[in-house]
Amino acid sequence: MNAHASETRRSSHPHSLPHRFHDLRAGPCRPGGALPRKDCGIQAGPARPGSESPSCRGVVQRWLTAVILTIGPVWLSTHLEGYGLCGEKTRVPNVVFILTDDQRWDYMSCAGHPFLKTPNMDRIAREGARFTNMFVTTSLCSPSRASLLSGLYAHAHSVVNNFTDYPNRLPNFPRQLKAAGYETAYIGKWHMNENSDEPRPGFDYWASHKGQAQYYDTPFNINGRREVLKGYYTHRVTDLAVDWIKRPHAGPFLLMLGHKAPHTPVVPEPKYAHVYDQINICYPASAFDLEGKPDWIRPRLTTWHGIYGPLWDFRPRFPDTSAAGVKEFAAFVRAYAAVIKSVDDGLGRILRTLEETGQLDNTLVIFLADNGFFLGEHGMMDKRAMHEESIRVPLVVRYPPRIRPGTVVDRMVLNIDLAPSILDICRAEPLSGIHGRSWKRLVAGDPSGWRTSWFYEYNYEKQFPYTPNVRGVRTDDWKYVHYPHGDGGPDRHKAELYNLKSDPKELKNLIADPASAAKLAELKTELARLMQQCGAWTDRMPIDEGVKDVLPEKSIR
Ligand SMILES: [Ca+2]
Repeated sequence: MNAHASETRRSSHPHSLPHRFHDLRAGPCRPGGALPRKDCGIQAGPARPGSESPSCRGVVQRWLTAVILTIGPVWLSTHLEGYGLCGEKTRVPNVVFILTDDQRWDYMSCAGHPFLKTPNMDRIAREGARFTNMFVTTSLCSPSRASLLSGLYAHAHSVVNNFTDYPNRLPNFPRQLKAAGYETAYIGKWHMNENSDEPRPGFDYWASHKGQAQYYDTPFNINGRREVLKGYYTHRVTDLAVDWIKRPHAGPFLLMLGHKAPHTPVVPEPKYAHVYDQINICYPASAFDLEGKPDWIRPRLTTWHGIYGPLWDFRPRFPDTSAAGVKEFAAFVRAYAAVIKSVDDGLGRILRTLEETGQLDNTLVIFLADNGFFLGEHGMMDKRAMHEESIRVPLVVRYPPRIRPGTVVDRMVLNIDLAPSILDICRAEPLSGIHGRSWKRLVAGDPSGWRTSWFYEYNYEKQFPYTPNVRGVRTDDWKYVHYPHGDGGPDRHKAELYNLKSDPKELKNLIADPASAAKLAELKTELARLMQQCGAWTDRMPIDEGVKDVLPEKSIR
C-alpha cells in the first residue's frame, strides 16, 4: 500500500462509537463537573498528533500533568475513563481475535519452548501481555469456542460436545460489538455443528466451512458462495484476513480468525516439513509413572488417545508398546510444532498489515487456543481430561493504550473471561448473567478481588470413548478431580488430588494421603459451592460407558 492510501485509511477510520453509545457515557467529566467534556484532551485510546483541542491547554493541562506524574499511567487508564475524562469522540479499539485449535500453552517460544520459535506470538507478549495461567473450563473444541463467545460454562450454553451448534438465541460478544457499531467478520474454522457452513448471525462477513476441514484445498462458504480455497489452510485464511483488514472500514471492526492448526491430523507445509528432523524427542517421563493414578488411564494407553495408539496415522501399525515406537511419536510432535510455525508466520502478516494500515496500536490483538493438548503426559494424547497440559492454553494480548509492554499476568484466567473482557475494553454493552469476568483491571495491574478457584466440567462422549465424565476444582496451588459415573451413584474411578505448588507435573496423586485429607474436604466443598454458584447443580451428564479400544468414525477425526 502506498503512503497516500495508508493516510486515507487512517483518516477515514475515526474509531468512534455511534452517538447513541456516547450517551451511555455522558455526565460530568469529574466529580463537580468542572471540566467540560468537550475540552478534555485525554482520550481512552492512544493520543494522536494534533488531536488535542487548544482550549485544553492552561489550567486543565497543568492539572492533568500533575495527576499523571503523581498517580501514574496505569491508574489513569483504568480510572479516569470512569469519570468521563474523555474526548468528544472516545476511541474504541478494533479487535483482532486469532484462535488456534488444540495449541497447548507451552508451544510458544515466549512460554519457554525448547525448540519451537514463534517470533510473532513472542512479539505480542513482548509488546503486550502474556497470561501464564489461562485455562479452559472444558477442554474440547466446540464447548470451549461457545464459552469464548458467550462467557458461559458449557452446561449453560448447551454446546457440551463437538456436534452442537452455537444456539441462535444466545447472545455473544461479536453480536454485542455489532450492536455497538462494529463491523464484524468471521474467517476460518468455526467448528460448532459439523454439518453446516452457513453464515452465522452476528457477522457482516463470513468465510468458513463444515467441520474440521483439511490442511489443503478446503471448500469454504464465503458469504453464501461456495469455493475451494486451493493451497495450505493456514495461509489461505490469513490471505482472507489480510484482505479484509485492508478494506475500507467506516468504524471499528472485529475480525475473528479461526485456524485449523495445530489440530490433528497435522500436516506441515513443505517449508517446515523437516525443520525439526534433527530434534531428539522422547516420551515424557510421566507416561511411565502411573502409580496411584486412576484405573481408566491404563486402558487408554493403546487407544486413539493413548501414546501407543495410531497417533492420527503417524503410526500405521498399532498399538505399539515397544521402545522403537517412540520414533512415530517423535515424528508426530515435530509435525505438531511445525504447523504452529506456519500459524506464527500468518500472525506476522496480520500484524504487519495492521501496522501498514496505521491501525496496530488502536487494535486489541488477542491470540489464544480453544484447548490444550497432551503430548504423552500420563500416557495420554489429545485433550478432555483435567490435567494441566489439556486445560492450559496460550493467551497473549496487545493493546498499548491499556496494556504495558512486557506485562505478565499470573492469576488464573478462563476462556469464559474473554467475552466480558473484550466488551469491557471496547466499552460495549456487557453480556448479562454470564459466568466469566473482565480482566481489564487485572491486566492493568490491579488483581484485587480476582478469583482464587474455578471448576472444570467435561462430559463423556460416546464418539470418543477414552475419557470419563470429569468434574474438578483448581486453585492457585491445588487441584481435585473426580470422575462421576453419571447415574448419581458413587464414583467408580479413583479421584485425583495434586499439590501443584510442590508437584506441578501432577505426578503424585494425594487422594489417599491422610495428611491431605483436610485439603481434600475443603476442595470438595469448594467444588460444590462453585458448581451451585454457576447453576451446574443438579449436575447432569451422560452415563460413563468406559474406555473402549475402538477407533472413532473417520468423518469426525
Ligand atoms: Ca480444539
